Amino acid sequence: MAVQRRKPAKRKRTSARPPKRGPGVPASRDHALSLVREMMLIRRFEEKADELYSLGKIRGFLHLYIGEEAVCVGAMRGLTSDDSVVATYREHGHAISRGISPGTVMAEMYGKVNGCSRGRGGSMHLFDVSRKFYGGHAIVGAGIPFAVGLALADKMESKPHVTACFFGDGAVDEGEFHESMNMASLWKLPVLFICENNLYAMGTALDRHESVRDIAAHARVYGVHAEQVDGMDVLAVEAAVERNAKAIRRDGTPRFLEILTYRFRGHSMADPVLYRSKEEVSEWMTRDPISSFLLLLRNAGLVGDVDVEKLEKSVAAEIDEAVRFAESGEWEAVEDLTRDVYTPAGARS
Ligand SMILES: Cc1ncc(C[n+]2csc(CCOP(=O)(O)OP(=O)(O)O)c2C)c(N)n1
Repeated sequence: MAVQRRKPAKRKRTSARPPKRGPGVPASRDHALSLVREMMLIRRFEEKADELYSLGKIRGFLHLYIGEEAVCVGAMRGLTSDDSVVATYREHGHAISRGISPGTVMAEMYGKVNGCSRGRGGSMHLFDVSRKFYGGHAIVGAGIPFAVGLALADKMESKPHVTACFFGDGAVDEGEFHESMNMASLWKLPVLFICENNLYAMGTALDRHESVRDIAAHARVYGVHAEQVDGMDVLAVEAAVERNAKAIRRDGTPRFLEILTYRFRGHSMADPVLYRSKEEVSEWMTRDPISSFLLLLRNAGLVGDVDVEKLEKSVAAEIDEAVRFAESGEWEAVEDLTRDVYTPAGARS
């Protein structure tokens, strides 16, 4: 039987076009280089993960963040190490930006015990409590009430911390999102909600899953201050997160950022990407967060060819080391497999 394929939707969407870059300037050359290096590291990490997945070294699900790197890299710079971070299943970049080594993340994806979740979580469940990195959540929207709980704990203990919660545009349709926004606003909880609006929830375009396409409006309904940010511009993201995190510490009220971004690859490795046009993808790729930031830095005379070459070499070496670390990791011992598995008393025979 012939499989009917739907043509990519041609209807106009409110924010389908990439935003134009703003007039941002990095604080210093070192700062600029560290931002660009981290974005390159995450990009190369995921390109390597793609390759290793095809070789069967990584199994299960794999959701790449390629194209969205400016969001996690900019956002983490606007937070402190005392703040908590909650992410989704597209979180390799968030974990690395939070300081979890690429090797530990790669080992987790291999399912090895030297991974950050001892190999039990895989790509979608990266955790590191010592870095206050709480997920890695496979269920859409699941991290949002969890983040509200972390913020409630900080408030009850009078700690001046912020919980940053990342989620996609698809999560805004979930009941958990609305219940969490309502409660965070009512109880004045220190949460920074960060919606990574990449225009698609799996293969479903925003205008097919949202009755109100202005995502920031969903937050304002609950009395939460909301802003829209260009997610292809790492400096814009950094500035917005820093400013809003400061405001949360000052006022003790939640805030919301809708970050306009785009994933260049499919939803997951199994996605043939039949729901959007090649022209749309190419147009967004002209705003690639790494090459457009490098161009800005070159034009400002802050980096040259030698710098870029050096960065590429050191990133490649770090990725090689990450793969070595994962390859050399141990599998969990068979006798440990039932450790942490809970059963009602007496249920075991
Ligand atoms: C509660 C729930 N419903 C459905 C799914 C299946 N699912 C996995 S990812 C996804 C799309 C989510 O899109 P979005 O929140 O926009 O995040 P993005 O993948 O774009 O980063 C869906 C529907 C799920 N994991 N959890």
